[in-house]
Amino acid sequence: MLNIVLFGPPGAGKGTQSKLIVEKYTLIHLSTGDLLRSEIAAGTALGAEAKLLMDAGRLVPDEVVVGMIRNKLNANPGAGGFIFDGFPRTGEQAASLDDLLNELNAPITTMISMDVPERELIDRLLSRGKDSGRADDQNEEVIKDRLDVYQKQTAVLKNYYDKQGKMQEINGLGTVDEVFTRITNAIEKAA
Ligand code: B4P
Repeated sequence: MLNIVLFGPPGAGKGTQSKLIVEKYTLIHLSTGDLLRSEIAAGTALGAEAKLLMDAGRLVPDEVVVGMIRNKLNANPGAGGFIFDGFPRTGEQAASLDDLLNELNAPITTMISMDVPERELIDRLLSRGKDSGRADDQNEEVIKDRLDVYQKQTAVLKNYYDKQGKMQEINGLGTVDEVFTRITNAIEKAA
């Protein structure tokens, strides 16, 4: 099984690259951001709680996102592998993911961390905000808060995967195709 964590700050290109990776390697794409936005669109209680946090640039509670991932793993027993996009984002989430995948005897193959300078991240998200209408991409202060949350709660996961010998860092600047080539090289090194 090929299990990839695609990692990086908001706006690094995780969602963009995940779409290309699932096509090439026939994986199942699990984006906690997309799953949460589906809950909001469906008008569920979970979605209503998540929207308040997401619009403010804060993280949704670990047990909520871990529960969503657990459901998706259980719903796809014959999968050839998964790409985890925007998950894990905290140490607790990373440990839970390892536990869930150990139960399936299918550990993480590699974690690919996309490195992009902060000004470029802000510009990309503001530009997406104009087209998509996503509330969390409209306001530079909220974007800066999300980047701050990433630095304080999420970036530490690079050490977590580095200690397991699974972390690979790539340059996330350049065209979508250039970045995709770097990612496929990293996947093939690890697979
Ligand atoms: P996400 O949906 O994960 O969104 P994101 O981090 O902003 O990045 P995304 O992956 O969508 O964007 P991409 O970089 O592809 O999270 C949203 C919120 O949900 C979080 O803030 C949090 O509140 C909540 N949440 C999600 N997961 C959670 C978890 N595990 N725990 C707790 N809370 C959670 O692309 C950005 C833009 O850059 C796009 O417009 C794209 O077109 C552009 N772009 C991509 N590649 C480019 C390139 N090479 N050059 C130029 N532009 C590029």
